[in-house]
Amino acid sequence: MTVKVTVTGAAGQIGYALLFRIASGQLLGPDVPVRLSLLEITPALKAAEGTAMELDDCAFPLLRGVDITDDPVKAFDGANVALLVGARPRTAGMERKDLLEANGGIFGPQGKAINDHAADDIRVLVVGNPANTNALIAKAHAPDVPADRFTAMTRLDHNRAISQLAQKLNVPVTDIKKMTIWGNHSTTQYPDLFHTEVGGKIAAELVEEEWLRDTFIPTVAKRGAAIIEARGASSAASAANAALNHVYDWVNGTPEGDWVSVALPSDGSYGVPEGLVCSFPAVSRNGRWEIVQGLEINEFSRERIDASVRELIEERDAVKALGLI
Ligand code: NAX
Repeated sequence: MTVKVTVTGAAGQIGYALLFRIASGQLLGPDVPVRLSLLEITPALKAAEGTAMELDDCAFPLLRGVDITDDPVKAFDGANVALLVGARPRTAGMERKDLLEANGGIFGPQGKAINDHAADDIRVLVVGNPANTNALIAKAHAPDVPADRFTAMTRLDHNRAISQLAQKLNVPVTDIKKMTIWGNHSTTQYPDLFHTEVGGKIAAELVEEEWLRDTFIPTVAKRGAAIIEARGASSAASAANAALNHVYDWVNGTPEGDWVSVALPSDGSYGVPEGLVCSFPAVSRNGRWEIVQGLEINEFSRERIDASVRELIEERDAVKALGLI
């Protein structure tokens, strides 16, 4: 069966890094045909058409067609996977309230269109920032879709954390298991090494506390800004790669003996208020994310998880006050 994948912000830089890899089979697997639905704002439709021409020119064996529209209802009609990448970026002089309001105007209607028109098995990944709260807004407008189908992306942070640790310990990334990013996809996120395993040993015991606290955590949390500084543009190929990893694992399952980081609506686990879209360690079983239970949280971790959760609560309260959820 052909899977319909809707990508918003398809003419943007993440879109350009993402679409060709989806069409080549890296989102769902090498045997799954896909139909792409590209949603853009009207002024960017022409650029999206250009990308669609290039997709045609690849003659991807799995690609069953590309549709382009500026109408969310058409874009999400029958969608099985929705990658919500397009968002309103913060521009100079913009207050947080304006930013949340502008994104509410995007993610509210998209959530409703998903609710009313997407396929029953719809899975949503929000990439556009502020990703956790945009996912919360979309979910609030889709009461008929199970809440756990709405996720936000912290997989890029997860991959960054694995890579930083692998370089520090001079081991291949494949030696590192059970990395966790907790909280918000923002600089308050907490990459946790107290459960991460490196060749069966706990990572936090293999590095100096000072490095963990003063180098590792800030490097991971501020990596997005470092990329902008170096490249003159925000992370695009690595963000697209993380989105592929997230959906692939969601659909196909996470490997035994490992987990990944996923922002999903809290069920109250680890004291995170129910409903907040928060990053947790998670495994995918039978096509559903399950939060890893029973991890012991030490005082160092608790403080940092709580700080990030407080920021999520503030964002939730702000969008509530604006009537966006
Ligand atoms: P671009 O500005 O290159 O592209 C965004 C695209 O979205 C534009 O083509 C724009 O026309 C489109 N768009 C805007 N409003 C839309 C709407 N209502 N419907 C459909 N399309 C719409 O940004 P890009 O670099 O691709 O980044 C996209 C988003 O990802 C940003 O919000 C960015 O902050 C976020 N990121 C999230 C990351 C994460 O880990 N969660 C990491 C990378 C990235 O920073």
